[in-house]
Amino acid sequence: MSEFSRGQEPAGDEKDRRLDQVRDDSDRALTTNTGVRVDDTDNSLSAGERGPTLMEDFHFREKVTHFDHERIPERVVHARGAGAYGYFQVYESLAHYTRADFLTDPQLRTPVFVRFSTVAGSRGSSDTVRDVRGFATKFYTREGNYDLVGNNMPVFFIQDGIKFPDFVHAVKPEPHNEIPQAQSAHDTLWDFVGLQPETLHMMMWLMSDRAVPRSYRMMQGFGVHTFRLVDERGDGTFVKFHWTPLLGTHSLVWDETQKIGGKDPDFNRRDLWEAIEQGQYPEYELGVQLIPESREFDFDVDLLDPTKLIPEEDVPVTPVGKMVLDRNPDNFFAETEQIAFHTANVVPGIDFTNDPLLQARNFSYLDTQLIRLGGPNFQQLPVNRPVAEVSNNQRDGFNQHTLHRGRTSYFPNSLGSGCPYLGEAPYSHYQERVDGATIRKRSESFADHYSQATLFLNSLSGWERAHLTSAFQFELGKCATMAVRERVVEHLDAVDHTLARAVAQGIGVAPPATEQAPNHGRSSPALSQANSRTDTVYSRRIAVLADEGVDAAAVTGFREAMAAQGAAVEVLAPDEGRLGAADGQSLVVDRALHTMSSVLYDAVVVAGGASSAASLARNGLALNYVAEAFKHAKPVAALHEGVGVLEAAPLPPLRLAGDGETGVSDQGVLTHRGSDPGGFHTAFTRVLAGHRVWDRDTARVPA
Ligand code: HDE
Repeated sequence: MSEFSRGQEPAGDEKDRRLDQVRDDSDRALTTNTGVRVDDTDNSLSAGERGPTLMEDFHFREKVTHFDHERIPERVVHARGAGAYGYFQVYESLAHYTRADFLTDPQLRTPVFVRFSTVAGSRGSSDTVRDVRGFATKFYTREGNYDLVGNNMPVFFIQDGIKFPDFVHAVKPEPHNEIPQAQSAHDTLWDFVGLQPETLHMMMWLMSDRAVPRSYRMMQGFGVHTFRLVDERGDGTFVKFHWTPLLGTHSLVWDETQKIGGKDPDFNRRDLWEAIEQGQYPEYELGVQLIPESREFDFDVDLLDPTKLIPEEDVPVTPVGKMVLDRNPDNFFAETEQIAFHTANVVPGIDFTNDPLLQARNFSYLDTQLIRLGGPNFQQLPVNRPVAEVSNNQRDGFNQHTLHRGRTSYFPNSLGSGCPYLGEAPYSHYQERVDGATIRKRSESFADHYSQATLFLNSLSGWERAHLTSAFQFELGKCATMAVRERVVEHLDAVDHTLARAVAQGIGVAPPATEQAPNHGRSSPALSQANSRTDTVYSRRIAVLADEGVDAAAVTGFREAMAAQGAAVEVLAPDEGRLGAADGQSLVVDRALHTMSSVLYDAVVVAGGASSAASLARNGLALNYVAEAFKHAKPVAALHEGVGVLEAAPLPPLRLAGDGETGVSDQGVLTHRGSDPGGFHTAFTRVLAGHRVWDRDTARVPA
């Protein structure tokens, strides 16, 4: 895995240069849309000071009419999202497998735009809900736009696209009362799940920590379907695409996500934006699982079935390139909202397979853009425009921006010198032999809905499994209909008897008595987040709690040690301003305690200084920061007298390091009462890089 591209300038690529032609800084005098200067935009034109508004007030009419038409339909799914520009660069040529230009030239940086999203919630919903996350990438390649429209989970809920409207209707707010917003915990979804067991594997992923990512910068992405790479000779290789974040794959915990939903509904969006503004660019490695066509039938699942994955232990993921997101959009609506992805946007060298979900998507995405973006010319919107030249005989339609010249708009023609002509190196479809009678029938090879759900469960660590079990209990516990709960438990029993019993116990359903089928015992360690990268604190956020009389020097030393590794320390105190420090110096307060919350940080540290600690130990807000961070398994630490605040907080008994010592307690709580700050910084870095301390007695800590 490569290292972070730290501190470099944004690429300023071909896409950026083209966008520059349409950027507008509005640094001129106010005009109407026709360019006429305006001297008053506060008062409408009226017949006398107290008289009616006049129709001839074109400025008023234009301003209000435009406002009346400001909204477009939100995406029917994935409505809430956040995006960024960047670039992709392949490590070594993949010419052996594909003729795609952007995958064969290691010198080339291909501009990209990535949009991350939640699926079920509306545009204004909160970021940290339990949901799948979209991970859609548009590569502006020299051979045309290529869209890899993936998710942060490697499988999907259904096998055939004709079920998509049913699934989405079930998961979206219920139609009679539009409740609940952006939640899967309601009867209609689980009713569908119980009746449609092909959803089960994906439901396991949805109940896992994958559904509550800490950051868009810390989640994987998957193309889900099996695609096809095609080389110069026209030979194909099956491929599955994986994005792996350089920061590791990390999640929030459930209680935390719910609180963030209120404290900062824009948590993931803000995180992405701020990281890029601060030059801490999100980075992802592209990996491929390559499967020769000769091995198509070597697996116990069908490669065309999108509810199945190919374990990395069977087909390794080969890292082939890196994507860096280094530029925020200028305008959310113009870019993030108007970007139009489409699975059928492919370039020479990349092709589809007969996965029935992919086939349906190849219809749906273009169709949806026509209504969402108001007509067939949406590819001319700045964010969608390819950097490759566009030339064809498609004409007119709403919002045509191009001035097509000449008298011909047909092919073939002689009056226009035969242009546009059929050029060299065109896209050529993979020549797959298809031979079959028309039929509405699911292939038998798609029939097993349970084995991989079990595989996923078996692959989880203890804490992941515990989170998954309580997620099922929470979600089913929100279903009012007992029969809905029971049906799901029955299916879970076919996944794993112990899981089904544990879930049943929590929701008042009779636990299944006898095992339907024994657990096959197979696992795939790569599926567990416990095996993700835990060796960096880059871009983590640490809250240091302090008050008057703080030991400022120690806080400054800590801040510098963390900054050297790319982690940010913020000092929080009851009030903003400056704190008088114990040594006569002062310390700037970054945030007031009451405007933030422990759930918005990766770790909480209590500063030293006798009077600071004494005051914080009497401050309910500060005690809550400590207790909540402990509850959410975050690194918690105290310097010198700050240890008193840990002792005053409602934590279970801890065996803290003794007086004059520095160390990590049995439950991963750090205290520094020694004389070697360097030792403390090292120990703290190690715990923070681990993301959370899962082996903790959190049950008795109030939430
Ligand atoms: Fe989508 N999906 N989808 N989807 N999807 C849309 O397109 C659809 C599926 C995904 O940030 C829509 O422009 C069908 C799988 C992402 O703009 C729509 C089926 C995967 C995004 C649509 C699927 C995805 C969308 C809504 C089943 C992961 C957001 C607005 C056949 C591999 C893209 C839009 C963005 C968006 C249809 C299944 C990912 C309606 C019919 C599987 C990341 O066209």
